[in-house]
Amino acid sequence: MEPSKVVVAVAGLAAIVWVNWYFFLAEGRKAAVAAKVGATGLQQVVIRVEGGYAPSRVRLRAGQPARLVFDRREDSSCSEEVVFPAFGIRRFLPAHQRTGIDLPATAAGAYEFTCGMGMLRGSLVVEDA
Ligand SMILES: [Cu+2]
Repeated sequence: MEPSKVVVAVAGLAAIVWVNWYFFLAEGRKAAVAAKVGATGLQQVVIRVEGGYAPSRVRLRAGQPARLVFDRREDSSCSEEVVFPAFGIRRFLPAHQRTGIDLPATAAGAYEFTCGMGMLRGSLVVEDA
């Protein structure tokens, strides 16, 4: 292999390791943010989309429907879709807009959501009240 290709391969590998390390560590450090329950009983939380999801961990109550409002502050193609595999939901998030996604009442457990490519990650921590 040419030296320049070795440099590219090593740099690529280092980048992959760093990205994984960063996301695992960041995920563990962030406490889950609880959704606010409105007068209608609907639990709602606003998630900022800008290079990631903030908060990336959202706490919901089991057995109650929820609305997640994605506030997308960028036009990076990475974040233009959000996917909830467990709910069979894949939605387009227009840039610089808020998009509400309604989730059905669900059982306690952890549910992941990601961007369309699976690069940006967040999780729902659903707990019994
Ligand atoms: Cu992406």
